[in-house]
Amino acid sequence: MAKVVTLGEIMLRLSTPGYRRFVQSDSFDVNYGGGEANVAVSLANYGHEAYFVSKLPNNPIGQSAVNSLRKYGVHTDYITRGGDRVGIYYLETGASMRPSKVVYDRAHSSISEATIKDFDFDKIFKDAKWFHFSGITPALSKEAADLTEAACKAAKANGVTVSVDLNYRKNLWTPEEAQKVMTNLMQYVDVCIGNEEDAHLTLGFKPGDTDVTTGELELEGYKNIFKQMIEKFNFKYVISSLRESYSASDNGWSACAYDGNEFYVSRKYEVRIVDRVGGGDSFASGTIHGLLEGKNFKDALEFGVAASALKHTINGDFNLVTIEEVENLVGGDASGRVQ
Ligand code: KDG
Repeated sequence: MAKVVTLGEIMLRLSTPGYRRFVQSDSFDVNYGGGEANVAVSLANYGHEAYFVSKLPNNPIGQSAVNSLRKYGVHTDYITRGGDRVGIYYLETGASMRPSKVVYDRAHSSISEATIKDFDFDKIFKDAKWFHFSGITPALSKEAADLTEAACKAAKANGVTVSVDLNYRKNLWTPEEAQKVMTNLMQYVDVCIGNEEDAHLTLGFKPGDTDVTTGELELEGYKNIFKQMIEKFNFKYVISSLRESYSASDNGWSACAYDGNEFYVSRKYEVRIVDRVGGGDSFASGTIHGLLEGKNFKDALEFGVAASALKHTINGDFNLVTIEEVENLVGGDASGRVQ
C-alpha cells in the first residue's frame, strides 16, 4: 500500500446528542474531524501508510486530537506541536425537513497560524505516492495558503500525484479571495474533486443549468464545466459527487467524472442519513484509494461513491468501513443501490 499525505486542520467536533437543537442540549458528543484528516483516516483504514500534516497545540486537547488519528492508524510523525489552540466546530444534527447546523470556533487555531518553517516538506514527500488537500486549508489564513502552495510544490518536485477537494467554505473567505488563491494552486493539481457550486465559487466556472421543474441534476452542465476545467488546468480527472437532497435524512447519492475524453456517471444509492458530515471526504478518499490501487477512473469512482454511501450510516466524521464492505456494495445486490 502507498504512502499518502494530507495537509489540513483537525478540529474538535462537539455535536448535540439525539437530534437536539443547540439551545436545548445540556451535553455534547465528542469526536474529531476535518476535511483532510477525514481523508487520512479513510486511507489508513484501507491499509495505506497515511500521514496527516498539521500543527496542534502542546496541550492535552492537542494530544487528544493526535490520539484520535493514531487510533485509526494514521501516522502523526509530521504533526508539529505548538501554537495556541485546537479549532472547534459545533454540530446540531438535522432530521427530516430540518437541516443540520454548523457553528465554527476555529480562529487562531495552531494550523491557521503555522508557517512554512514548521514543516520539512522534502522529508514529508520522500517516497510518497499521493498528496491531498482541500480548499479549506488555504482559506484558513495567508500563512496557511502559503503553506499549501509550498506543500504542492514539494509534492510535484518529488513526483507525487496531487488531488484537491475544492470544498468552498463561506465562513472562511469570499469567492473573490478563493478564486485568487485556488486558481493559482490548480497548476499543481492532477485530480480535481468538487461539485458545480465549488467549481463556480472557488474557480469562477459558470454553473450549468439545473432542471428546477424535476429537480434533476443537469448532467450536461457538469460535463461542460468539467471540459472547461480540463482545458484550463490540464487535470487528469475531474470528479464530483451528485447529491439529490430530499430531506435532512434521505438522499440520492451518486457521482460523475471526466477524463478529458469520456464522461461517466456512477450508480445511484438511496441513502438514509445517520450522519452526513464527512460524506464528501469519504467520497474523495474512496476514489483516491481506487486510483492508487490501479483501478480505471470509472471503477475508482464506483468505489468512492459506494464508500461514501456507507459513510452516511456512520456517526462521526470518519468513514470506518472496510474494503470488503465497499466492494460488496459495488458488486452485489446490497440494499440501497437503486441503479
Ligand atoms: O468535510 C467535513 C468537514 O466539513 C468537517 O470535518 C469540518 O473541516 C471541516 C470544515 O471546515 O467544514
